[in-house]
Amino acid sequence: MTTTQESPTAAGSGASASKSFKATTATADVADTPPERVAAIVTDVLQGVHDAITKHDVTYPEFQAAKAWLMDVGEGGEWPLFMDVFVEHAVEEQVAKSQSGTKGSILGPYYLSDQVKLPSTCTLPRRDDELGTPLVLEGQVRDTSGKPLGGAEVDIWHADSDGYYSGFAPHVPDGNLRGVVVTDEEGRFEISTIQPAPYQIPTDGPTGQLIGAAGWHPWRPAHLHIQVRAGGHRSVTTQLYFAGGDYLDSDVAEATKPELVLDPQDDGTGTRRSSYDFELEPSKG
Ligand code: MBD
Ligand code: FE
Repeated sequence: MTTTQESPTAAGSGASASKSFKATTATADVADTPPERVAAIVTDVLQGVHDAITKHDVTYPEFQAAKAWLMDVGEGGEWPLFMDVFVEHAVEEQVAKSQSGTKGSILGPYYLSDQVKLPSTCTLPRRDDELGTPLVLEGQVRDTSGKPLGGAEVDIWHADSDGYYSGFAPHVPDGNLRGVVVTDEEGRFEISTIQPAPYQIPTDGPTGQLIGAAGWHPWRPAHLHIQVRAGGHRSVTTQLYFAGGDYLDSDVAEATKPELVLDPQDDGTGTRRSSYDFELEPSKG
């Protein structure tokens, strides 16, 4: 054995996700929720917990096991993972009710800001020996009236062909398969990368333990994360999936939408190509 690579652990990716969340999100300042609203929301959340206890005749050992598990989630840094897998989709769906243009989806725990800026036709940073079927995503960014948005940013990040994200798995170099692609004057982009694998929630951490204990499966379908930004427009955070891929109809994070499924075709050289256009609505105010 000559390998010196550290293997990815749930605790490692949990620590990275917690650190990145705290570094980029000033939660208390942003929410600014008045006391009556805090009380109303928290009362209903707790009522839901109390109702489940009554309905299922929950025992003391089960209550104490839940407490121990909650402590493990915190100690393992898995709150970002747990919240984004099991809760974020409901928030996203609620927000989407007032958003037109391209359908959104959840951000997830593995976004990193300030990645390398790339020209409209580009290849995402990758290892010399990066595995995976070549994939090209091309398209155009427009506003909701059809006007092309030149200079828009298509911020893209995705897992490798083993399902690991750079920044959250020690054997993947920083910045791998991440980039901020700037559209040309016609709003167009053409991004070369590789086909990501489905993502498995780490089975060696508390979130995976819960999933196992419930008899669920720990998989998300293969996906590209994309956030599109343009001055004067409401940003879209979304994900693109692949027709025929595993877990498309049983995403553990419930974040798929039919409008977000690509059907890439082999161009005859072994590269799979797909087209997707993004539409941003003007920002209010
Ligand atoms: C992911 O890759 C992801 O996109 C989400 C939403 C949750 C966990 C892992
Ligand atoms: Fe993801």
